[in-house]
Amino acid sequence: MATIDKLFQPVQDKTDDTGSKVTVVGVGQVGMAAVFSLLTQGVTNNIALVDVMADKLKGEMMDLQHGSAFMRNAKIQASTDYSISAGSKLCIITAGVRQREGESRLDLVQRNTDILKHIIPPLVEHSPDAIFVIASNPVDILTYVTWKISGLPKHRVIGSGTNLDSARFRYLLSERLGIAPTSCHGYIIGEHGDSSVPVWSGVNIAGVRLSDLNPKIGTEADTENWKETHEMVVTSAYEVIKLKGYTSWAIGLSLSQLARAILSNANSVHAVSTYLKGEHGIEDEVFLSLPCVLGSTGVSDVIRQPLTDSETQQLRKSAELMAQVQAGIRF
Ligand code: 6V0
Repeated sequence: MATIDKLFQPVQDKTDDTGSKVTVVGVGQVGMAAVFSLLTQGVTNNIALVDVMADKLKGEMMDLQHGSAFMRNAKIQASTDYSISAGSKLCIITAGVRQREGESRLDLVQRNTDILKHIIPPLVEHSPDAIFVIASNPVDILTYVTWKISGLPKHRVIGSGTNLDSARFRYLLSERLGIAPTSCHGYIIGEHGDSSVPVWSGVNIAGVRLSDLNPKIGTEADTENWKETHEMVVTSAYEVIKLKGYTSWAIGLSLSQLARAILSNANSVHAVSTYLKGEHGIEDEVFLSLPCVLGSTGVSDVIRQPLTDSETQQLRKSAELMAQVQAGIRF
């Protein structure tokens, strides 16, 4: 009798289902930072990795597997074949070509659309009930592209959007105010990136709105130059890319937070890219970020955030820009 048969008295077959399987497509800097956050923060212990680079994929899988005893006995699988993703609750897309130094996110659009055409259909086939979270840039447009290619209902296709921009904003506010980022409340909405919109009218500490203390906050007329805080949010990604070649940790943590909200059915509020036709007077089928309630079915509600006229105009301008770019995409 083999050792294994001497050790075990079989009762029934095991199942692989942990109820929280997450597939991450793209094992580059962003994908691996997301996976590491998901595993070490205990968001899931069941990960499937997919990429086109077989050696890199296997290397990343093995390296993580060697750490699995430190991570709730995590199960980590990887393959270039999408059947490995079967039964996922959540699919996170980080595959694609990244911005080069000085390149705008919108320049990336067609290159990454072509990549998504190969990725989305097999994912949907193997996990027809999954929620999709897109991080690849330009994220708002690629969320729209994913929605179009997948044929999924709009609430199940979510872009990581300005969850990261809002976190950068809260960090920079915290530095200026000398308090914790978690105690600085504020949202950046609209496009992830260059035309993002800081909602100064809602920025508050313990319910005290900074716009009540400084009615000109965030405007050109503000002598304290708070708008610089938002400008730093916009430029900081470019700065990190210039300094280290890519951004990874903050977007990885941002994706992990969104995954936790979805997998634990938290109904927590996050600025993510969602279908916005009809909101704030937007007439086009575009995906941009607004604060959304996230749970196990994806986006359940969009928060009706009161915006100033100028904030609404900026949001609509982003929407028009998105629609123009989308019109040029070849599917
Ligand atoms: P990377 O390190 O080059 O990794 C990309 C990975 O995608 C590589 O491992 C590729 O092999 C893989 N890949 C390429 N084509 C395919 C394909 N057809 N199928 C499967 N895998 C494929 O890039 P990095 O991880 O730095 O960035 C990934 C994407 O995230 C880029 O589009 C970035 O611009 C974007 N980011 C988005 C952020 C956000 O806030 N949404 C933040 C940072 C980066």
